[in-house]
Amino acid sequence: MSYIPNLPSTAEMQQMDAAHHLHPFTDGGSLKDKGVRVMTAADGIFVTDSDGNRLLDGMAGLWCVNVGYGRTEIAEAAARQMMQLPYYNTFFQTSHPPAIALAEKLAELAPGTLNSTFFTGSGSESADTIIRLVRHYWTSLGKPTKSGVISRKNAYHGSTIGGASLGGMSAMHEQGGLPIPGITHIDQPYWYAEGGSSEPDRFGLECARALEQEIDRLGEDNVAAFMAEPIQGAGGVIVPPETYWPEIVRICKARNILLVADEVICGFGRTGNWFGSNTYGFEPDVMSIAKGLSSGYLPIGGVMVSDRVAQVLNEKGGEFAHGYTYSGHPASCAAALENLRIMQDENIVDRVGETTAPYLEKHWKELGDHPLVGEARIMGMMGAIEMTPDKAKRAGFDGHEGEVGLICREHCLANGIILRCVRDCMIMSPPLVISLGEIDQMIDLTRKSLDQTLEDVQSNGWLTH
Ligand code: PXG
Repeated sequence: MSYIPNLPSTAEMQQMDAAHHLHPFTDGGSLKDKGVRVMTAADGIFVTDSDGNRLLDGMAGLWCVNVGYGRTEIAEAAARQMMQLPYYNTFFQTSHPPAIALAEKLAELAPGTLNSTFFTGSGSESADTIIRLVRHYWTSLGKPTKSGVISRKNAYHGSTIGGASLGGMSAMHEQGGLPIPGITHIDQPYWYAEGGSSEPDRFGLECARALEQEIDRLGEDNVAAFMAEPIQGAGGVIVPPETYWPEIVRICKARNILLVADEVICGFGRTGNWFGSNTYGFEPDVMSIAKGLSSGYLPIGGVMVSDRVAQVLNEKGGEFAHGYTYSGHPASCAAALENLRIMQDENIVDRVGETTAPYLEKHWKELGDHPLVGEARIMGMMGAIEMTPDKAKRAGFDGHEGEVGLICREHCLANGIILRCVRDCMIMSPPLVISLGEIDQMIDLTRKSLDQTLEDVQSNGWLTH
């Protein structure tokens, strides 16, 4: 069913799109040749395109539609708010009921003493806010030199200049002379690709200790914060070894730098707990949120801070000269509140942690036995499959890096499932409401796509044995 009256044909829409629409993270030239896939409707964990294909959305949109599609309660909550008060700002000593209620709800849900939220419109805006906020924090404490932010290679924190600088994506840095000064990157805890013959736990410790070395290199008095995703998402669902986070937490405390968790993907149930930091048992000083906060129904993000940070900002910081027109947008806050009500009333996070994630984990890990798969890793409802021509060596497809991922992604789409590829790694992050039967379906479609990819890889002669 289409909600758009007199919908043009797919070919017409593709033509219009190619003529006038510049897309994010897309090679415009090749897209013009191929034509976009036009999504027109969605329900539960399925999306429908303009040709009537129904696809299992193994990516929850872009890691965000946690409660699934078609939740009319969220649409109604936003509509009610738009009729009551469609817009007002939260600057200059004003506020409104949805922003007040959402800030309070977030304080209830977030770990430890993270009780205060600065609202933004997206994860990228949150990243920019964090750079300014942590610097403002240390300046307020009389330590203006503590301004450096340490992040990680292959991290993703957004596409604004601040977000892309904090992120560690070299392809993004190459476009436009990033990162901006004051941001440096340490190695990521990516055991599969970079751990060599080291045991995962040892490798995890080594990666964490790179933070200590970087603090020493820069000088503790010049470092404001370390920022990281509990599990890297866009980088390829990189689940760190168990030893990693405890050591990071120890170093941040010992060296007096703020620990910033980017929970844009990991937050709101993705890892089987409300936040990724709950899963790894630590309390960040600052936390970035977006995506699952509203399940993507309307744009909204935020930066949450601990009581210690809030107290400094409130009592010593004076005016924080920072804010967005849409900080705490009323309709977005109303949608987020309704989304969180659904998650709580329907025990979605508990169900993920206790039932669906363990079930998915068991079957996802079984894909590790597939001849094309070097590792099938998963935490909660996010996972990755590394494809390799040589399991024992965890080798790459020499000379064809990234091609196998694209082949597999196309097979997935043809089979009716959306998975993303990062290099030659397939990644998934389905809506948290996925049922056990739908998990079976997802695993079957993934296995079938891997079989077909293996056939292609074999006929191309890309296997090393
Ligand atoms: N932090 C993290 C951890 C993210 O995953 C952002 C910040 C930025 O959020 P906004 O709302 O500004 O997009 C993200 C976004 C991908 C992909 O290819 C992932 C994201 C965005 C676009 C593509 O997996 N994550």
